[in-house]
Amino acid sequence: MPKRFSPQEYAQGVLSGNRIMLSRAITLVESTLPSDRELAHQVMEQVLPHAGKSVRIGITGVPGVGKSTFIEAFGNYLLAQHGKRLAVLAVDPTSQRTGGSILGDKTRMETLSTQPNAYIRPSAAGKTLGGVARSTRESILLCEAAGFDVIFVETVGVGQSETAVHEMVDFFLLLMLAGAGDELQGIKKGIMEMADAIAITKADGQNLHQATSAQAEYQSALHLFPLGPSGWSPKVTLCSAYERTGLSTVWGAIEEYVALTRQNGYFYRRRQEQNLHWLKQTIRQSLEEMFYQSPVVKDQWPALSQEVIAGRKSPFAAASELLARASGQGLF
Ligand SMILES: Nc1nc2c(ncn2[C@@H]2O[C@H](COP(=O)(O)OP(=O)(O)OP(=O)(O)O)[C@@H](O)[C@H]2O)c(=O)[nH]1
Ligand SMILES: [Mg+2]
Repeated sequence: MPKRFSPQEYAQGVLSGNRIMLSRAITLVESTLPSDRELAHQVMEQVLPHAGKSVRIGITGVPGVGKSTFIEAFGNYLLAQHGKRLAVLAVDPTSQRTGGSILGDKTRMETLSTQPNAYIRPSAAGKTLGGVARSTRESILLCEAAGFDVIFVETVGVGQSETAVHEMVDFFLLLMLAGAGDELQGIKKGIMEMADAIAITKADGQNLHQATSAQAEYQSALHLFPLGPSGWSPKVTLCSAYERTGLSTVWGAIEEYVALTRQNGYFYRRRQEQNLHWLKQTIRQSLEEMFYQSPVVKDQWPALSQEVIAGRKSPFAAASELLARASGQGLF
């Protein structure tokens, strides 16, 4: 087990911008050990007043769309042209299979990973989406407290991880390839609906023509969605990480979004709603864990679930029976 520090040591380390202490604090919030959770809560309590001052950007897209290459180019652009301090986090629950992670391939972020004003942290491995989402959300706050003012949260374009990331960022950027077909890209309508901007990647060389027509198509597709409560109409832009084009347009859209939503109050309202979401989400998860961990449920689950599977007992009756027994044991 890695060395543990006092809550003050973690908090002071993070607040002074010490990267090693930031990494240690993130390792701490990733831990599921009860004693670590308690320590993490104390650390979070101390850093929370210093968090929140960043723009949180979710970045998604199917494997191979060019996320890593884009983050490398866009990140370097933000450091060089806008003097930003950038943290890159990831939500990739699939990485538990390989033990790797989507940010594991630092080869595509070679120059960014050596920049003093950039901090890259791979997704926690070996955990459930719920676990990874919780620790990433806490990591965002830690990075903000450490002085990073732009936070990227990368995720892959499959499964539930998009929804989780959407609930922890201010702006959601969807990367898409021209001409790959929506099915091929695994992009569901729901994901397009979440996007505040779509950037069509690899708009260079022979792809450029196709990318330009895809831009028009996606823009008119997005117009079919009703305007959301943010008052923002999503933009579709072109970019090439190779040629470093379109990066200022993407940043321009993000700045415009932030200005609009700060002005109309949506920016803060959304963050408040997200806080409430994570509160409820955490309670739901904890209740479920407590339920399944309780001796009475562990004891009766095998037989009762078999009854339900075989159709001899209704799932609803079985659920209330088990809930009643568990609460009878003082679980709730
Ligand atoms: N032509 C062109 N190719 C690009 C561009 N950006 C990335 N690529 C290529 O596309 C391939 C995939 O890029 P990655 O950045 O690894 O894509 P990714 O979305 O991170 O992929 P996963 O990590 O597997 O999810 C690589 O071979 C890149 O060299 C670009 O701007 N133009
Ligand atoms: Mg990648």
